[in-house]
Amino acid sequence: MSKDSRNISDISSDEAVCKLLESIDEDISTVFTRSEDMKPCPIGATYSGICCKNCSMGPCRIMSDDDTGLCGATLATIAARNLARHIAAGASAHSDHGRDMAHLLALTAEGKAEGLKIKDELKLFKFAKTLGIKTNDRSVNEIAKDAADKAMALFGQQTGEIDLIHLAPLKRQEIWRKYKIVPRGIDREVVEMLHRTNMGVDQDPENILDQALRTSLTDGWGGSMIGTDITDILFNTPVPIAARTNLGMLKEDEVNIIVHGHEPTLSEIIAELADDLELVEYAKSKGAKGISVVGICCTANEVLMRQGIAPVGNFLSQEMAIMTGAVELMVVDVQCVMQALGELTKKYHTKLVTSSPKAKIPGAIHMEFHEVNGVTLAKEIIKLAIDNYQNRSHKVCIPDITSDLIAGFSHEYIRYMLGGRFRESLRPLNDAIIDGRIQGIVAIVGCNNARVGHDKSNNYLVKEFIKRDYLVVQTGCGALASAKCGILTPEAMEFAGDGLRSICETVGIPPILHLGSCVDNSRILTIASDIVKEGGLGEDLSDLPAAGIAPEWMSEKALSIGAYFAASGVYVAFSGQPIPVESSEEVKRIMTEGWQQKYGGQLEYIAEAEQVLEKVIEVIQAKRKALKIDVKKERVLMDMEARRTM
Ligand code: BF8
Repeated sequence: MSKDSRNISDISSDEAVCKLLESIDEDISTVFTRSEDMKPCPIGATYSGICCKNCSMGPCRIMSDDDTGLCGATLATIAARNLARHIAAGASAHSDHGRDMAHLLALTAEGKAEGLKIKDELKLFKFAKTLGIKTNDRSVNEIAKDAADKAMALFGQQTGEIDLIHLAPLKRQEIWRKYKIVPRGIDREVVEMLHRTNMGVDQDPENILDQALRTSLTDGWGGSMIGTDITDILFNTPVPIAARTNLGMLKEDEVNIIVHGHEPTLSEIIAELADDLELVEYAKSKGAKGISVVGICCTANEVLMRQGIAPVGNFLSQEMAIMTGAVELMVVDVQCVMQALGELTKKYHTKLVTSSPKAKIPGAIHMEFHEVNGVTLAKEIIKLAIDNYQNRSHKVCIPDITSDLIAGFSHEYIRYMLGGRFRESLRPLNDAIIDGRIQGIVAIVGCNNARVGHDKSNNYLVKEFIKRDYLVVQTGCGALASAKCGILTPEAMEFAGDGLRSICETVGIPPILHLGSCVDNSRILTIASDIVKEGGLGEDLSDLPAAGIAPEWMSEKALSIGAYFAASGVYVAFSGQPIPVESSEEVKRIMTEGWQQKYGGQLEYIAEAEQVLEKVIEVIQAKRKALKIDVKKERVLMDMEARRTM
C-alpha cells in the first residue's frame, strides 16, 4: 500500500484486510491511507490544549489552565462541555434507534408493518410489566400497542423517572436519586444537555458532567434498552448460533448483498428473503448460483444473532468489502457508515443504497424504508442487486479467510444455560465468581479506529483476560474482532485459565460471550443487575468484580456507553485514542476520584493496552478484596483436582 508508510501488519490484525491492502490500486483511497495523509488536529485531540467552538467569538484555543476563552471559559469548563456534547450526541443516536423500534412495535401491533409480527411474546410480557402495562386478559397485540405507546412516551416525559431505571438494584437507584441524576425523560435530558452547554449557561465542570451522566443513563437504561427489548420482541431473543465470519464469506459465484448500519428491521427482512425461491430463480437467470446476504458493523451483529448471517467485518472492513469487487449492493441505514463509500463504489460496480430518511449519501441510490413497506422494498433491493451481478467490472478478489464463531448470548439464555429450563438462575455464575474460578467479568466493547492497529488491542486484551480467569463479554465491533480472530468459539477454552475453563466445560459455554450490537450493551446492565439480585456479591453494581473497556473507541456512542457504565458504578477504561478531556487535570480528576466517590464508577483514558490490563485487574482484585472473596480460587481448584484423581 504505497500511500501508507506503516507496515501492513501494524495497520490491521485482520488477515483478510491485510491481503486487500497489499493489492490496493494506487488511485484507491481508504480510511487507512487517509489516516496517513491527514493527521488529527492537535488542539483538543490530545493533551495539548482544547478548542471551544460554541459561539462566534471563537473558536477559542485554550492551551493551559492560565488561559480562558473570550467569555472567560476555563479549560476545565470547555473540556467538560465538549465531552458532555459528545455524550449527548451518542445517547441521541442510540435513543433515536430505540424510538424507531417503539414506533415499529406500535405499527406491528396494529397490523400495519408489512411482513412483521410479534415473535417473542414472553419478552413482550416482561417488557410490558416493566412499563406498568396491564397484561391480564388482553390480546398480545393490545399489550404490544400499549407497551409501544408507553415506550414512546418515555422520550417526551418531562418529570418523574423513566421506568426502566427501576430494573437496577435498589441501592443504585438511591445513589442516582441522591445526586439527582435519575433521567426524567429521554429527549428531555439530551435537550437540557445541549442547553446547559450553550454559551454562557452551565459553567461548573462537575455540574455539567453530572448532567452528562444523567444524559448517558437515558441511553443505557432508556433508548438502548428499549431498542434491545423491542428487537427481541419482534425478531426473537437470541440464543447461541453458529456461523462463520470474515471477507471469505463473500461468494464469487453468487449475488452478494451487504447490510450495513445499525437498524435491524430492513436487514432482517432482506436476510429472510435471500432464500426466496422466486428471487433465487431470478438470480440464476442472471448467471449467479444464488443470493448471499452478509453484514457489516452492528446490523451484522443483529442478523448474525437471529439468523446466523455471516458478518464479513467490523467498522474498518466496510471499504475493504467493496474492494473485493464481488459486492453487487450494499444497503446502509444509520450510524458508522463512511461517506467515502459514495466515492469508492463509483470505482466498482457496487450499488450503494441508503434506506433511512435520516441518512442520505451523495452518490448513493435512495430507496426509503418505511415500516409499512418492508417486504416490498426488500424485494426491490434484492432485484437491483441481482440485476447488477452481470456488471462486475473488476477482477473479483475475495481473500480466502474465514473463522467459525458462536454468537447470541442474551441474558435470558445465560440464565437458562446456567440453571436449566425449569430453574433458570445466575447462581452458578455467582458461585464461580465467589469461589474464584471466575475472577471477574470484563466487558470489552466498542469500535475500530484507523489511528490505532485494527483489532489489535481488542484481541490482545481478550486473550489476556481469559488466560487469567476473567469471563469476557463483548458487543459491537469488539465482538466481531474476536470472531475474526477465531476466539469466539468453545475452542478458545485452550487459552483460558483453569478456573474459567472448568466453568465453561461444566456449563458448555465459551469463555468469551457475544452479547450483540452496541445497543445490546444494555444486556450487560441487565445481567449485572441480576447478578447483584442473585446475592453474595454485594448490594450494588459498584460492588461487583467487573469492569468495562473500549480499547479502540471511535464513536460518540462509545463515550455515552462508557459514561452510563461509570454512572452505574463500573470502572471503565478507554484506550487507543485519548478521550477529549485529556488536557484538563481538573476534569480528569472529576471523572475518576470525583465519580468514584459519588457513583462508585470511573471513566478514564489509559494509553496502552498493557496498562489497561494491569489497571483493570487491580480494580477487580480490589473489589474481590472488599467482598472478602480474594483468596478462594487455589483451594477450590485443589479440591477439584483431588476429586478428579479420586
Ligand atoms: O454501534 S462498535 S464502530 S458499528 S459505534 Fe460503530 Fe463503534 Fe462499531 Fe456499532 Ni458501536
